[in-house]
Amino acid sequence: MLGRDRSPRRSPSTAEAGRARRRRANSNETIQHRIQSAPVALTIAGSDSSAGAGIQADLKTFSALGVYGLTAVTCLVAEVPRKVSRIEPATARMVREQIEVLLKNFRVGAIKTGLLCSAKIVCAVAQAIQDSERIAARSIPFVLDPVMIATSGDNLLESEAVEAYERELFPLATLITPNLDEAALLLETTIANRRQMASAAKALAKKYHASILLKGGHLRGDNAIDLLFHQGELREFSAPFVRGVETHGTGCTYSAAITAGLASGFSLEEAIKTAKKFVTGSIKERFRWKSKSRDPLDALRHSC
Ligand code: PXL
Repeated sequence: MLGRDRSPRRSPSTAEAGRARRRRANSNETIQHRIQSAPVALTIAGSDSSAGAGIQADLKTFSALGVYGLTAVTCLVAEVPRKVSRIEPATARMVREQIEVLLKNFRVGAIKTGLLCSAKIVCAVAQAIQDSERIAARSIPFVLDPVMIATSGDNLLESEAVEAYERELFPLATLITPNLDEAALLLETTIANRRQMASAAKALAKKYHASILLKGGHLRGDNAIDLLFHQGELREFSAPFVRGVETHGTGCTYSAAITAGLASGFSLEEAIKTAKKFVTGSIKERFRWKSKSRDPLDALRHSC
């Protein structure tokens, strides 16, 4: 038979017990504070079935950076990293309704847009963002990622939507984050080096009255260099270029990380600096699945 342990228990001193109680109360308070003050960000974007880009990438990024993510889905994309198979838009009405109910019920700290798919959806989002100031009674930082073409080269946006973007949505943005192809399309020019990047960033800022983060990743030097033109000044953000990784979803991840930073109260520059580190880490630490029938399949690891 197992005897009961009758060895005398040491009872903690009153002072020790008091300290333990205070520690418990403090940690409860910390948890309560964290629960009640968690920053909230909203992504308005498309669903990528392979989950490397779109709202899936945005949500993973928000979570990794300690931000609660909300979503308004604009379209469904059936795809894998190198191939878009089919795109179906949501109705403009449904997109607007998702945004409105969220803004009425959550304290949204920052908003980002990704793939908006059609001119009608671009206009509906512009209307909802304009209304957001009235609903929230404050202006909410808005990061606009002008998603037009997938890394695979597939077209993701109706051609009439570009005009709607320029007319309705760009003027509302705090920050626009084009890559070189998107910037070249918007300016009807070519951008092949750093000097041309600098003049393109300035030209876009002047044209759309917004801060511009022009992403130079596609230039393929030793470093991936991005240029921010903000409040009349040019600033460079650079990280070593990570070679040999399929980068599907990098743009979404980068703009989502910037949005998370803004929702957390960072300045624009701090948010970009942190986001650049996050996206570089996500590429470096990528998942990779080997395949007999095709090249390996990569996906960013949104948890660095
Ligand atoms: O990476 C651009 C992008 C953005 N959003 C969605 C996508 C893609 C690329 O395929 O599917 C939903």
